[in-house]
Amino acid sequence: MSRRCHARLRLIALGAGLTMILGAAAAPAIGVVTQSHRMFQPPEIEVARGGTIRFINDDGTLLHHVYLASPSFSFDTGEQGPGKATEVQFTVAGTFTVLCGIHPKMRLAVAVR
Ligand SMILES: [Cu+2]
Repeated sequence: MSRRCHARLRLIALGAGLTMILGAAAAPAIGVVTQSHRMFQPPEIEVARGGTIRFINDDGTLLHHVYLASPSFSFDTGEQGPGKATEVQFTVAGTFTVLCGIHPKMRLAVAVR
């Protein structure tokens, strides 16, 4: 095999590697966040723009109330009873902090890409 051919193969391999890396880094369209022990789990999540996060209240008998109030994007699920799930579509790219209206220490960092 010639040296030039080798170099070309290397470039092709590099391209395939980059495609794999970029593909793996793509934000998912669906995320799942539970509310447990008065915390969001996981505490940070990434989702593709237009994607959905499913919030599940898995916290015994506690109510939660998920909301986000930012200049570019906001939502309010209202009170969410134990065992209930609700879905929110994130239509705007950016980084946001989702809060609980009942438990001020609950914070969820959301990166929408
Ligand atoms: Cu809460």
